[in-house]
Amino acid sequence: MRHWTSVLCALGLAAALVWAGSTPVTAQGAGSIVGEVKFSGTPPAAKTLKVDKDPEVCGSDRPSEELVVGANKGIKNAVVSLGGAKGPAPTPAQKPALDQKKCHFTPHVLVVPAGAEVDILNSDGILHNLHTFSTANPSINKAQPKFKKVLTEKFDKPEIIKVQCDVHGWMSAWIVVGEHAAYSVSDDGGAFKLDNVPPGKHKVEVWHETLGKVSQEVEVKAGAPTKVTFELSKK
Ligand SMILES: [Cu+2]
Repeated sequence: MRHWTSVLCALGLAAALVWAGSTPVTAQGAGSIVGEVKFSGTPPAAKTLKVDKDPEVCGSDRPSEELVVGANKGIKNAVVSLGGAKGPAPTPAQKPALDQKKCHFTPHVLVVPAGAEVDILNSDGILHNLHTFSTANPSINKAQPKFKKVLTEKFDKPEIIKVQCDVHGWMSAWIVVGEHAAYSVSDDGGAFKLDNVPPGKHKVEVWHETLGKVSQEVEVKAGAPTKVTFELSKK
């Protein structure tokens, strides 16, 4: 329970950053963790998703996002989180949204705080279907007709949930329901940043949808960024 108040306080600030995307504010004495998630070895060629329905809206075949590796072997869409961080995750200033555009979920990986509302948008004007595969939260299997522009859902329990559309078999995404605020999703180059991390030792965890999980202990110094690289490979 050491420095628990300051831990919570710092996490609260990090939360404001992550969820609201507000101007960075550095908590007194807090550090940060910056780094990259990289593919170890030779990355496989990207799979192609067959688009075989509603071509006038959905377009043509496209690369799968289940494993996106950049030129420097950076892995996109890995979820980096601070193990042991505690919530509750704050209510986001802006409601998280998962859009369906050209029969494609955007973003591919969405982190939302437990208990917050999430808008599932249908920008396409055709029938989609929201199908979630969860265990801690109730599963959802709902048609989203063309006139239903928004479905609002809530996920109360922390969990990593696969999302599909049963109308368009190639459409998939992930909703990561976070129990606290300290999450970062890696960008196109595999880079991530966790802000306002209390000084001390932390277990930093990485999850990727096809490569699984890795973790590393990281010692964070007050007022400074700590660099760390994670490597993931095919099992
Ligand atoms: Cu669909």
